[in-house]
Amino acid sequence: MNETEIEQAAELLAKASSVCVSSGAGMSAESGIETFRDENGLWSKFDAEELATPEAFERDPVKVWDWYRHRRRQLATIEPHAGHRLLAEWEERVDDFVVVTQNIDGLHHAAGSQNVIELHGRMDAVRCVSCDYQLQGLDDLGPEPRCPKCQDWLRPGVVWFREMLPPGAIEAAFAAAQRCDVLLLIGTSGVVQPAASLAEAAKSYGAAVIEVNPNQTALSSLADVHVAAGCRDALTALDKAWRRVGS
Ligand code: BV8
Ligand code: ZN
Repeated sequence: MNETEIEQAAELLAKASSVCVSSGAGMSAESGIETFRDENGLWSKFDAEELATPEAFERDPVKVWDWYRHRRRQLATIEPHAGHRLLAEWEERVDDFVVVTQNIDGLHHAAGSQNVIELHGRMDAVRCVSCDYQLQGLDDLGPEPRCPKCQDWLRPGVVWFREMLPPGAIEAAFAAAQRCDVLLLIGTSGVVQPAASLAEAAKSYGAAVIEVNPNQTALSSLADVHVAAGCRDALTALDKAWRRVGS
């Protein structure tokens, strides 16, 4: 990890009174959840179009539920890591600190973050396709989860491709991106829209963009500082440098 980048990023954070974090699957990778587009990622074993779409669920709900049951079981065994916990701490250090996440694992909340905007829903949420029945939790609902109120199918409370995001979520996310002094991109390949447009929006409103990612991404050209490292090490180093700069 390059000390200069860490120092530059810490200087930007120390001066900021408003920070917007945009996190993706790379943030959860170090808690043991596979990413989507890395070589051993989730999509490499499954085709997104095949499983994370309303059409796939319509066509073969049992197959889609098999995939989510596997991921929900995994979710029941993992914890937030030091990087998640630092983001929760930083909420106290900056007047206006918001985490916008594409992740559906709830790890930011579990680490103590309060201001979290979950763009793609939550995997531990389940709802009926027909009525208002909802269920929270990671119990194994079996191969064909049915609504106890109306017997129709239950589905994961996540946003599939070509589905609208939760009402108000993307507006709140763009508002945070447009008012922030620093946009901190962590572990996202910048492929999925509309989340991927947050960095551009922040930049166009004058924010500095810091990217934390071991690899280059579709958003790297927007980054003022690129910390080429895993998020846990990068955020830990950033926290130390920020305390030094800020003291
Ligand atoms: C929408 C929930 C309006 C499900 C997910 C053509 C036709 C129709 C639509 C579109 C189209 N073209 C574009 C679209 C829009 C579409 C889209 O973006 N498609 C993409 C594929 C091009 N978006 C949508 O459909 C969205 N809805 O636009 O509604 C609409 C309505 C009707 C018609 C049109 C539009 C809904 C998108 C939500 C999809 N749901 N997840 C589930 O997960 O089961 S997306 C899924 O991808 C996850 O949420 C994931 O978070 C997300 C994005 O991926 P990343 O988080 O970036 O993860 P990735 O693996 O890609 O990258 C990981 C990164 O981490 C890498 O860069 C890696 O280097 C880095 N990394 C690895 N290790 C570490 C690390 N970084 C730091 N530390 C480490 N240790
Ligand atoms: Zn129902």
